[in-house]
This record gives sequence, C-alpha cells and structure tokens, in this order.
Amino acid sequence: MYWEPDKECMDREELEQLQLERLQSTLNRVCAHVPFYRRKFDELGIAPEDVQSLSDAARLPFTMKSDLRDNYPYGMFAVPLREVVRVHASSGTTGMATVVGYTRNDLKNWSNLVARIITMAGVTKDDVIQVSFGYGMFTGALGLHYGAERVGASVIPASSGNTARQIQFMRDFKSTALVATPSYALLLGDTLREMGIPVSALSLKWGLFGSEPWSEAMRKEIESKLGIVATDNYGLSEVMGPGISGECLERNGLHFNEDHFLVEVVDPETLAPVPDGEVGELVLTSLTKEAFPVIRYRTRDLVRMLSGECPCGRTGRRMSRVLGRTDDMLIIRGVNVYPLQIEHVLMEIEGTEPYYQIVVDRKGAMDEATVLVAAGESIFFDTMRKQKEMVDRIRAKLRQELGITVEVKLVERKSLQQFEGKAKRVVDNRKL
Ligand code: DLL
Repeated sequence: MYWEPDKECMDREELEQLQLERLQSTLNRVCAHVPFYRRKFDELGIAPEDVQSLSDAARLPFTMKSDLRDNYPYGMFAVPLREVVRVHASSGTTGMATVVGYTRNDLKNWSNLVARIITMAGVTKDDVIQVSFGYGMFTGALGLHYGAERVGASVIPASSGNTARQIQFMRDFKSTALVATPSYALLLGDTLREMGIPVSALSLKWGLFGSEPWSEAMRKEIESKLGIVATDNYGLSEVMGPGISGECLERNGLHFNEDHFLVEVVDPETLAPVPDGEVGELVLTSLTKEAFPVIRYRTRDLVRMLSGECPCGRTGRRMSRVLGRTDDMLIIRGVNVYPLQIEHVLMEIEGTEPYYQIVVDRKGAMDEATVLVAAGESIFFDTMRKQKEMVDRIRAKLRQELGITVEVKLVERKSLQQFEGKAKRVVDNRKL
C-alpha cells in the first residue's frame, strides 16, 4: 500500500514546515558551494535567510538546462567529487549532455523515493520486476532497479532491446511487473502477438511506464495487449531521475514526493504562477539533494496541478500526465502542434496502430507536414479506394484537432523506425 506512510500521508501543515526547513538548508548549501548560485543570488540581492516562507521561493532565480550545460561537467556540484558515488548524464539529443551526481545519501533517498512510486503502483516484494530500460547513463534503469531492490522485489535487469528475448525472459522468469517506456511496452505487446504467444502464457500483472509522454488511449491499448494494470511515473535526470511523481492505483494524477521537491507551475512566457487546473510549465526545487541541488529548475514539461484529495490517502499533491513539452511544440504554418495531439487522433481511428511519426519540411516559404501512420496489415490488401477513405478520415480528424491540413501516409509498422527507449515522434527537416 504505502512505502513510507508517515511521509506519504503527512499532514499538509507539517509537510510545509518541513519543506521550508529543507529549502533553507538547500539555499545555504548552494550559496556556500556553487558559484553559479552565489552569483545569481548576489545579482538579485537576496540571501538564503531572506526566504522565510514557502511563498518567498517565488523570488528565487530560475535554473535552465543551458545553465547546466554552461557549467559542464561538474560546475553545478555542491560537493567535492570525492563525495560523489554515482554520475549520470541526460541523453543530450540536443547539444551537449548534462551531467548529474549523487552522494551516498542522495542514492539512499533516491531508491527510497522510487520505492514509494513502485509500491503505489501495486508492486510488492512478492513481485518479479523486469526492468526493460536501457542500462547506462540514463537514470531510468538504475533508478527503478535500486528502488525495486529496496522494495525487496526480484529484479531482472533485462535492459532494452532484443525484443524476442525480453519476451522469453518474461515467460521463463515469470515476470509479474514490467518497467519500460510506454512505446516499448506497446512494441513488446505487438511482438508477443506476432510470436503467437497468448497473454495467458505470461504472469504479468503490473506495468510501470514513464520517461516519455503517452495518452490515456495508449494506456488502454498497452493494458489489453499485455494483460496488465499500467501506471505512469515521472522524473528527469536534472532533478534526480524517476521518483519525482507517480500514479497510485486510483490513477487520477501523479503524486509528487513533496517532502523532497518543491513544486511550482508557471506560465512559460511570463513565469508567473498559474492556478491549479491550468496548464503551465513544471518548475522543481530539490529539497534534500546534496551533490546536485537545483533551485527552481524549469523542466519544460507542461502539466496541470490537480486539486482535491485522492482516495488513496496520500497527501502529496498530484499533477496531470505530461501534456507536452514547451520545446517539442512544433509550429507548422504558424499553428502550434503537439505530437501528443496526433496520438490522440490516431488512437480514435479504427484500423490504425499507435505508431506514428511526423515529418516536417519546408517547400519554398511553406511548411509541409506529413504524418506517417502505421496501419494494420489488412488495409494493404484492401482496394485503393478503401485505403484512400482511411487516409481521408485521418486527415479530416487531424484537421479538426490541429486546425491545419497535414498529409497522411499509411505505412507498415515495420517500415517505421522502432524504438526500444524513448520514441522519437518528430523529424523536423527545417532545422537541419
Ligand atoms: O526520463 C527519467 C525517468 C525515467 C522518468 C524512467 C520516469 C521513468 P530524462 O531522460 O532526463 O529522465 O528525461 C526527462 O522525459 O523532462 C519529460 O519530458 C520526459 N518524461 C519523463 N517521464 C515522463 C512521463 C527520465 N511519465 C524528460 N510522461 C522529462 C511524459 C515524461 N514525459
């Protein structure tokens, strides 16, 4: 049920007092040990002791990904390297990677927070948990791995790739829980079918998915293909990795581990706070991290804070699933488009599969977008007329949802690039 009930169900007033104390000590730590923060605080004319309430946090400087890059590799560390026992790096798909570090104590907190997420998703020490994230610099695999060991589950460090072998592990080792990206979970489900293995041959019960955006419809698809209950969990390497927030089995939003993170949602343009229920950029401050504390880190992730209590009894506030990223918004002929909007449309259309890619080009002064959609095999045996009908239907729905016309091409799933980790949904040739 709970991993640490006294923390997860803490009285709000008590929690906020704890947050304030921890915030103050974090501010002291960064001002004493991280020149970047000392300079920022000086520029703004604030000192750690000026922060006397949680609302004072709004006066603190923001931290951006570019700040981490400018201080590559160790400039943002608040402890000497001798005290760092682990280093991770973010994928660095755009430019230089960012490097993060953990002290022994940070690792202890991290595995504990992941243990909370795992427990709230239904997994116990009786489960066999297969971690199908790529092991390496990515925080996902080792993060979930140590959290699961902490819970006492039997961990299978399968890593990602070799999909047929993953399924063999699942079957032979009787895995009851799967950890992966949602897109890889879907691929595992489809591969299972192709191999002619019924879901009943597996022992899977739970799926813990995260690290990329996915829709509610995608959840249903994965659940039916793998015969599991699937939950969403969220995190980012710059702030810790997985373990920042996760869904309980009520599945009505992701609970934050607020005793370790101060949560804000701001308007990405004005940086002013947005009220609960409205979409804004998630901003996080670490409250207990020793090696790599971050103050008001702008995650670029767009979320809504949910109000009301959760029947599970946890008092940690909840966020909606991630609705998009401020930097994966495409501007096509002046209109804002999020890849997740396209997923929503495709999931509603019978005969398509939730594998897709958006290719954007510029012809002269004009943007042209093509959505490549995987269609079930049967459509390719149909008449041209039937295929065209389907393309027209998708195009019309996309026009309705996005407000612009895009080209649609039906392709076989295998002709689309397959991903074992985070799926790359957008190919923007305008930036090349
Ligand atoms: O993806 C940490 C993680 C690993 C979280 C495993 C959950 C499970 P990064 O590689 O640094 O860290 O990528 C962080 O991935 O800013 C989001 O844009 C996205 N992301 C992470 N979790 C979710 C989620 C890990 N549940 C970036 N839904 C974040 C949507 C997510 N997007």
